Amino acid sequence: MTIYDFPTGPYPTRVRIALAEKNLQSRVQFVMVDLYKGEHKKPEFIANKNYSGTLPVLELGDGTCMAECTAITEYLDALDGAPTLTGRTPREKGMIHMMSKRAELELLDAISVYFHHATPGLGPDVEIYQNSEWGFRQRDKALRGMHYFDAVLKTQQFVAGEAFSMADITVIGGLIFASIVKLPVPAACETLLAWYANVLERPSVKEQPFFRTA
Ligand code: GTS
Repeated sequence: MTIYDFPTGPYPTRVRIALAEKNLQSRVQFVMVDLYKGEHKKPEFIANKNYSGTLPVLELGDGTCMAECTAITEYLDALDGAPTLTGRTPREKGMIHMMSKRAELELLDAISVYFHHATPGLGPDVEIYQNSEWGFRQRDKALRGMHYFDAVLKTQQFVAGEAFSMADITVIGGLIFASIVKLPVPAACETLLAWYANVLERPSVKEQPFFRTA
């Protein structure tokens, strides 16, 4: 398998954490795509790898290209028939999917919009349209999202229940992006901060290029 990757990016890091949790790293080769050079927006990449022009993309041996971190994580988790990240029972699967989507909507994707619209983002050659008002609204949404996940984690050990899952990985992606854009988690979100300190101790997380270079 090949992964088109930007090693320190919050979204690619989600898939890297999933690979490490599943111990699948040796089955993957990484191909770096330089976001700051806009390589992910080149017509060949859009046509052949990912219509949405984002990373990561997983390419299978038969040439199938799969984008979207959740889809890639679900695929990797199902490979050995022993899912540990996306749930075993219908209830677990549903809750993990919902909480991961919520972590995208309310935190990670919101910070991404802030980065691309209200900061220099990937630079003027890549950021051809910016709407700073929209970006700042999304930043404020992400701050509300941090308070929401803080409240969730007061009632359960992990984001989607009592086990580490894809939903935790998505929130980790959100907090990575928050640190890139220098949006600190409010000190009042003590439970979220404690959960983050705890998940940062997992080898699958702390060995990621983002944490090694941060
Ligand atoms: N919904 C997609 C997913 O979940 O995979 C979003 C992927 C995404 O936005 N990836 C970022 C990207 O390609 C990579 S990174 O910011 O985490 O490094 N951004 C470039 C762009 O132009 O949007």
